[in-house]
Amino acid sequence: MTLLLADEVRDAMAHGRPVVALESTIIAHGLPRPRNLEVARELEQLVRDGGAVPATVAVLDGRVHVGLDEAELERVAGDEKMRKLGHRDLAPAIAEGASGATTVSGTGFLASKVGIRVFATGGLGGVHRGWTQTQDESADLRMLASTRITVVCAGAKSVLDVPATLQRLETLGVTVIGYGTDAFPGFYLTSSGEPVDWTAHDARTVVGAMRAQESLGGPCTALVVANPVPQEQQLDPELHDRVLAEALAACERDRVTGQDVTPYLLDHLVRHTDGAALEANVAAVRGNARLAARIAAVWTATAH
Ligand code: PSU
Ligand code: MN
Repeated sequence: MTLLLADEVRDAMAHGRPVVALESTIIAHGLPRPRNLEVARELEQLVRDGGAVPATVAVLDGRVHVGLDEAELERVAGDEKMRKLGHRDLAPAIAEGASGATTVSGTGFLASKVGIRVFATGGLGGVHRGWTQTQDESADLRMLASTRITVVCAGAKSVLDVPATLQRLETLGVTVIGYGTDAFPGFYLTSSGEPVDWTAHDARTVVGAMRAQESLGGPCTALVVANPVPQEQQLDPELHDRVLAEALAACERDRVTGQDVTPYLLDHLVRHTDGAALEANVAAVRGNARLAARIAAVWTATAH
């Protein structure tokens, strides 16, 4: 297997400087072209502005990349044939020389493998509505249950069954901390209406929990930092609920299953809200990239 660590990322890691992993599925399958490339670049810049080195993860021609150059980022954003790679897809993709964007499960696994401790995304995958019939539960949850990484996200995607997702996170032993909130964020919405048990008000407290996880030992579980989209930038909740109901119905009608469900629902929301869902999604990821950089900076500054 070829694992290509970008020079800049390797350098930062070697010198104990902050690094933030970014996923690529949100770029290739979660946001419409050509805006997706703009957002990919912007997220990397936000991480840099926060004093950390961005490491966007993807698989290109069967080679694992941790940290992409401009041409590689353009390829991930522009190539319509990019596959969607969860953790379980990495092995066949490598074997076949395939190219694909990595999901939270694929990215978290690879980032942690090279020693990156902080990862920013939009919304986590989780338990889908109708899960009692479909058994559709994102592989993101399994990665979170078995990887020592801190994932900064705006909660779980609101297209999911959020209470069931929170319940699974509890069962799997994944620590969830609300950032400046005692409500679990609702991805496009500031709040999902569900409570969280723990709240942190600064990056230092988050890093304190990361250090405590390390000293406690035990199963390698993740730390989810649930960072809400600011209220002024959230999607109008009424519009959200209405369009989401249509999206779920359309998904069932079109018999969309497996990997295609999440991109289908996100795309439906963007197209039927006049782009307002896109703006809320981008606002959420921006905030997560900024916060992840702060956490990574405190993490390295307090290492000894
Ligand atoms: N966050 C976003 N947009 C996305 C995703 C997250 O703002 O598109 C992606 C992540 O890569 C996540 C995936 O891992 O959606 C979940 O897909 P699934 O439900 O098929 O596991
Ligand atoms: Mn799924």
